[in-house]
Amino acid sequence: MTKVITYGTFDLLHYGHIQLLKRAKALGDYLIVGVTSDDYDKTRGKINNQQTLMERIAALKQADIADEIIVEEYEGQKIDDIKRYNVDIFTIGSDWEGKFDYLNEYCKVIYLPRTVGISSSDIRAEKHKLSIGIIGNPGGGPKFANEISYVNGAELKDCGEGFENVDAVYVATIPSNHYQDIKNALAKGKHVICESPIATKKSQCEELLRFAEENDLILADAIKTAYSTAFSRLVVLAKSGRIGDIISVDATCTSMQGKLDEKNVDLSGVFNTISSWGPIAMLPVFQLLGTDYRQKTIVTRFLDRDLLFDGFTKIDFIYDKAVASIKVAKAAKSEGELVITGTKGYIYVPAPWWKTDYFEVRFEDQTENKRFFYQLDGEGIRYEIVAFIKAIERNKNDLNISAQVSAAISGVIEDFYRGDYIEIQ
Ligand code: C2G
Repeated sequence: MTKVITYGTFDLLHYGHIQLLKRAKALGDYLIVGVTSDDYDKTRGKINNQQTLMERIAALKQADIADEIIVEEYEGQKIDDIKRYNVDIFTIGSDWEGKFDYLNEYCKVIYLPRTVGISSSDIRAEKHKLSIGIIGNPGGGPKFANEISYVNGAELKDCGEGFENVDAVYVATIPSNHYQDIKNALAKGKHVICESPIATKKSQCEELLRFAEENDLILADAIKTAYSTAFSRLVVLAKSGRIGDIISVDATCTSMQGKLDEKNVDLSGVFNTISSWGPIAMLPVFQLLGTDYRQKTIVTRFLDRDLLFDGFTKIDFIYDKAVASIKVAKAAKSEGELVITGTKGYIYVPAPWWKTDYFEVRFEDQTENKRFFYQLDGEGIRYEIVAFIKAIERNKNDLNISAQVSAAISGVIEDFYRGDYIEIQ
């Protein structure tokens, strides 16, 4: 019996795929099809799959060409599979010509002609592309614009006077303008993705999220860290009890602002430390411990008091069964790490934890330690955009940051601006 194996994503299974599969099957008696897992596709830069692994497998089963379907989860797996299943022939489309010659050592390699004129990318592109406009800029703007180009279903467009040219708006104006800017965009029926905080008052944040929901619009809090695979995995791992009860979350984020020259003064009020680093540092605290803290203390050291530009801020949160602290600075430097303390062990994320692809779970007995690595491209921004588009398509706000977390973040910023801090010189 001649065993043949082939691999692919097979997103939106089409004529080209079917032809390839039929030709592959004709090469032998038994065809194994390896379907890429969602995580594996992410590591090889395929972030736009429309269908989940299960949907892609279901479509292949229906096509009824494969004798066996397996999942491809890691680089190099092809070698393992060929050995494990005693494969005689590895085959793949001619777009991969030469790329799999290294498999000749294990079996025969055949490149089959690729069907011209059809591809999953074309099918995806035929769907209406979500046009996103950008308002404001500092910091986030250029990065975000660049990341849109990696997302198949989205395109960057000029907003036009009244957002008439776009379906959605990315808001990167100064935080004190967010409320009004988001309100305007939502009122015009546009979906919004806004750099955190959504507003500098809790009630305003809640009002905007409610308005969006009532009007079938998506309002996304843009904290890219929430979309990093490593970060989301560590959150669920910690919640699953792996390190026991979580009793402390400690997050530090620092970057050097430099002098408050004219350019920076422009950004006053503003991209001070609490409103730029604050939301990111609060994310693991609120996601792991909830937003129901008993009390908190904000300690701040101003770089420019008149501008309310904090150069260093530390916040301690006390919960019923846990504590948390965030330390953020633009005029002080520290180790940008995240540590989650549990009753059985702890999770350590090295600097810069907010764009991490790596973390460790550590125990007293070091032999129990585990390391985790997950690919991160574009600092998480492109995954954030993909999630935003999917939420719009499904008309369901199932984004990684809940309304409670967004509101709690806005609430802390509000308290800061109300003067609810202890100042150190
Ligand atoms: N294909 C084809 N004609 C098309 C489109 C795709 O013959 N018009 C073939 C591809 O050459 C490939 C298979 O269909 O052999 C699956 O294509 P994709 O879903 O795009 O998967 P791909 O990224 O090529 O998978 O481990 C994964 C594989 O290495 C590659």
